[in-house]
Amino acid sequence: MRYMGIALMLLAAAPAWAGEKTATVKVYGMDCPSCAKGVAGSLKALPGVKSADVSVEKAQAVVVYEDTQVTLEQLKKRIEKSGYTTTPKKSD
Ligand SMILES: [Cu+2]
Repeated sequence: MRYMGIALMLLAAAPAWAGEKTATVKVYGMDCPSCAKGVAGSLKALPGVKSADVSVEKAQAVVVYEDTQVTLEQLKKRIEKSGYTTTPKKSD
């Protein structure tokens, strides 16, 4: 199976106040709950990130962030800096 493009979903669920977005970003390479904790922690350390809910089982992070302060691209870069990938690795 081959995935093209970016495996992420953008949910524009921001009724509370303008600029708040929820993004679901794939995170590959996590294998235990402490991986997820690490990813969540480094995401939450970014300015503008309100919450980060990371699941090893789903291989994804659900991030609520203020899009005037941080971009989705920065979130993904942060995840990759932590040693994980946001796009599937090519396998056979
Ligand atoms: Cu781990």
